[in-house]
Amino acid sequence: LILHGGLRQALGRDELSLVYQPQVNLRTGRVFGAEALLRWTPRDGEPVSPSRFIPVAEESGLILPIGEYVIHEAFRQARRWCDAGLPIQVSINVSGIQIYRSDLVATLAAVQRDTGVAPDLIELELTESTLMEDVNAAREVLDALKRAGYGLAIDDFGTGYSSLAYLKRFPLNKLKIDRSFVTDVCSNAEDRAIARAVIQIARSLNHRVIAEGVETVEQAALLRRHGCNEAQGYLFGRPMAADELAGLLDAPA
Ligand code: G
Ligand code: G
Ligand code: MN
Ligand code: NA
Repeated sequence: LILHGGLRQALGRDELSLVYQPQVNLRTGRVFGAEALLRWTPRDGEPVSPSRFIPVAEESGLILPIGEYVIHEAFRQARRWCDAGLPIQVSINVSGIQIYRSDLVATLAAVQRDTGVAPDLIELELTESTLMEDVNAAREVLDALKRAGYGLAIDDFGTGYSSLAYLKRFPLNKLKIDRSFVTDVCSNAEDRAIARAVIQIARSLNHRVIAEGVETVEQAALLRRHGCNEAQGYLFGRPMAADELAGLLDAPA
């Protein structure tokens, strides 16, 4: 309840911000994109983790105005990078509430018009469980987003309950291998088997595949050897301010 009260004021008080975590191509080592991650630092308190406040925002419906803030800010940042000659693809996390209880397609269209960002520079991340809540409704929204030119990724892949038969009906571009399978991918044969299976599924369906939570060169090398071309994780960079991320691109490899 305290969280909810604070969160309700967070937008007006300018307490929300986005940080960006680099996404790299495992073959070239180049940063090609960044995931936008929300941060909340109450004026008179400690930063609150999104894993704590996102659920509160979802239950209270506050995720709608907050989600709009995230979309606006991520597009504005994509615009700034573009203007600076850095065409970084920006991934935006989208909650189920935004899919089912708002007109996400119209929101994105308005922000896209305002900012002039090419839709192919924007990727939307949805979780498996979000898509499975109402497969038919989700598919309509995703079809419209796809037609508008956005990239569509499934976040936390492998942790939900989606059947492959449903998955193939969504116009996806990318699967994100959940961090829980990456952490012990070098030492745990089962996690390795799951990571390889996700890579195979992505390749069979002509989707890209990105591993989350890559922290060591050994994990990166193993994933690359098994056909995973993209990665995100502390090895390449923590979530950081937009300007810092731009600095990463300028730095010599
Ligand atoms: O940033 P961190 O690594 O602590 O993120 C924790 C969780 O919060 C992740 O599951 C992430 O997907 C979610 N999250 C972060 N930013 C956003 C956002 O802008 N919108 C939504 N819906 N979820 C977010
Ligand atoms: O759920 P989602 O994948 O959207 O959120 C990403 C979360 O994972 C964020 O909370 C981010 O801070 C965290 N994260 C990103 N890279 C790493 C990593 O290499 N190791 C760990 N432990 N967490 C990470
Ligand atoms: Mn994500
Ligand atoms: Na994830």
